[in-house]
Amino acid sequence: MAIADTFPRTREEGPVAPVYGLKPEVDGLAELYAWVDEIAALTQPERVHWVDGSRAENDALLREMVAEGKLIKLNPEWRPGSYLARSHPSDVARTEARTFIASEKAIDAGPTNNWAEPAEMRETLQGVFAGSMRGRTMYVVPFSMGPVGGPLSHIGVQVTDSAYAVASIGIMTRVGAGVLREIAAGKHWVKTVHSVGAPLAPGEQDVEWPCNDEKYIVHFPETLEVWSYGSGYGGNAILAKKCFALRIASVIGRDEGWLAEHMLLIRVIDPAGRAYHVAAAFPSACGKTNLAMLRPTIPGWRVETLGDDIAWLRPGEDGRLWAINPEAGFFGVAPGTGESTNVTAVETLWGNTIFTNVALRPDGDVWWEGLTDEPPAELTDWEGKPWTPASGRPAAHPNSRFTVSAAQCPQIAGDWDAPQGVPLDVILFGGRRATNVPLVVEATDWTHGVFLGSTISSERTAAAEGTVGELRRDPFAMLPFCGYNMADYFGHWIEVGQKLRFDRAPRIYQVNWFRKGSDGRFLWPGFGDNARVIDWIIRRIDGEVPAVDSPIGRLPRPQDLDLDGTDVTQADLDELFAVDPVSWLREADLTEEFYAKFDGRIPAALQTELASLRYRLQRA
Ligand code: GTP
Ligand code: SPV
Ligand code: MN
Repeated sequence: MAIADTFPRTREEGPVAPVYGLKPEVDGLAELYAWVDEIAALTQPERVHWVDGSRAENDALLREMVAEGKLIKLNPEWRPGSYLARSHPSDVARTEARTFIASEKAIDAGPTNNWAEPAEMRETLQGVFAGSMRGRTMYVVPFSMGPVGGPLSHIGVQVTDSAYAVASIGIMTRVGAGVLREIAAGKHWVKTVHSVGAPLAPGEQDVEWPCNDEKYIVHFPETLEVWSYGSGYGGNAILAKKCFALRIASVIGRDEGWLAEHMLLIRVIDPAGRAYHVAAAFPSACGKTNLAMLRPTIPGWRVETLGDDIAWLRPGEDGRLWAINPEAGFFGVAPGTGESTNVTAVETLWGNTIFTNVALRPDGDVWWEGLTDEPPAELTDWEGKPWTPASGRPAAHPNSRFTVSAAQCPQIAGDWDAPQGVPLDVILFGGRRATNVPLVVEATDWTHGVFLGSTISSERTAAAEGTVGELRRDPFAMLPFCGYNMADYFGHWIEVGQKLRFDRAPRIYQVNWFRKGSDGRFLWPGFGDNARVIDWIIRRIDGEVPAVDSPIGRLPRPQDLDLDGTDVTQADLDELFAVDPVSWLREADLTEEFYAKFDGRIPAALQTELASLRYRLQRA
């Protein structure tokens, strides 16, 4: 582990003594104190700990969790400052069926969300949260999404009875006194409440991963609140992430004229040193983290990472669309992350990382499928059971994850946390499609781009409960994350486009790294070679190459895609770009069916796009 050795180690282990942060003495926090008292009265924790975000506090929390058997400290020789958490086998991913939008009117949640009547839901929540923190510590975590005080940033407070969630939020967001000063100064803050739903009776022994079979992930868009009960995992527990930075922020963005998106954010630098900013929306476990950490295989190109999961986009006074990554860390999929696919991620994970549901090596390091080509001879799997390559089951859970600070990424942009963000040149929409969708398609204009975004479908992955591989509509990769009616969301995208200068708006493309040949193999090498697609896109936006019109959008001329050094054959290329009018007409029928769910609320401009698509396909 040469990389680890070049970085300072964490502090030596100290004694295990719980620390309880003091209630901060800042004027102007009366509303926060009152809210914390109210939640404490409801959930009845044994103690309240005000989290200050300090290193000492974090070290103490981690030591406590190790002492309680909730984290396994990894061997510092290999993985300094790093830990393994193993969740309950029933709590391994986001639970979309238990995720609710409790807007006053059902129509404001729309047909793609589970709606709950707010008063009724509040009553239900009062019931399940009553006494839910008994015997536990309630942590109060003030956090900022985006740099503290930044013009595009928003703040919130999470109360939680999960120390694992506190440690994760400490990596994923900016936590600390600066946020309290903003609250005290009167900045609006979002209230988020989290309980694993596992109160402890006096003297009762705690379990490794407390959670509850009954789960509620509830959003109140009118009052900008989140209540999450029963799960300790990922987006269900780190409420700043999907609950706040996407579902609640999408509502704030609708009202304020900006967009909260499930997008990675990168800066691509061409051989001449010109920089371009690219944001890309792909559904969960469809390649955002990998593209965010791209190492181009074409000489002279470089990529700097700005964000890997969420971007907030706001039209600037200059007519461009400006983007920030509101997060401060990566909560990335472990399986498939290896030296041959994403060496940047592997290097990022040298230490100071919390791993969840990966396998443990006998030497105290971690392993997951795809980290190395050869699996170790023996492991302890994610459920704590002995494992060998002959076991016939994955050693790491397919949705096992790493939580690590963005600053540790070796190719992070120097200005990744610049408060004003970066101006976007390109937006990509993509999904996991074995058939039909070409490697890359260019939208003819903004509205056509919005149409492409609205029609994205993708094969389901392990990132959420459901049947893996099943094709589903996932417009803008936001299906599980849009806090309001998606038809209105499409309309909002069109409106935001109208605020941009037409020659300065980002150009929109659809991509698909996952098309398969008739033999079932991926036709495109993916990963570092995805830079070849971006290279073409950039030459397009600079007006250097013409494109070929097709019924579904513009395609590259075969000679314009730089394939030097790949083993992509002409036959593969033909298959990668094949547009079959018959199956595309079927896609159009499915789009019509999908749009019909919205009872006439889909913007007319998108219905027009669908009609013209059919017109072009029928004549192809
Ligand atoms: P979330 O964190 O759930 O939002 O996922 P994500 O969109 O960041 O996906 P991620 O980059 O973690 O990739 C998920 C899986 O897709 C991993 O197993 C990757 O190895 C695989 N993957 C990513 N990029 C490519 C690619 O270009 N080609 C192929 N074939 N697989 C890819
Ligand atoms: C996703 O599912 O898109 C994730 C993981 O990024 S979680 O934070 O759990 O939603
Ligand atoms: Mn995601």
